[in-house]
Amino acid sequence: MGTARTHVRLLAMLAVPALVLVMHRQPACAADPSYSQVFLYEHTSYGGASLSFTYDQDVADLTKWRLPNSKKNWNDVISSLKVGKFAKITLYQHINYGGNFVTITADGQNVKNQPNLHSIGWGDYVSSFRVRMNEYGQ
Ligand SMILES: [Ca+2]
Repeated sequence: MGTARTHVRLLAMLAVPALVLVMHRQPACAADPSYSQVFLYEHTSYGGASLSFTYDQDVADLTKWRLPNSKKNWNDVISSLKVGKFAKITLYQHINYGGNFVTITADGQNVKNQPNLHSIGWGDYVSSFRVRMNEYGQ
């Protein structure tokens, strides 16, 4: 009897932080990022799983970021993104900011939408990135 109750309590303790983590990492696909946010998506046209970051957040190695409910990781997966109006993101080909890179920035007025990174040669390619404030946010 006591064991069952302990079990339930343990499950509740585990479930709450997991839920917070999932919610934080998965903004609604239809939503737009705030002025400081960047949303990254698994598939083109903002489909699949998503990640949310803000100014001065870096990810040096996307192989360490797991996709939800999957053994796959985020390395060479990102296929679309949205950049908040005062934000920019620099994408890198390799982990630890190596190889080719490209910066995608908003114009200070609107969210910058990139529904298909494949169209600019960057789909399923990104292995690390840095998010910064753009020139309009200073
Ligand atoms: Ca890569």
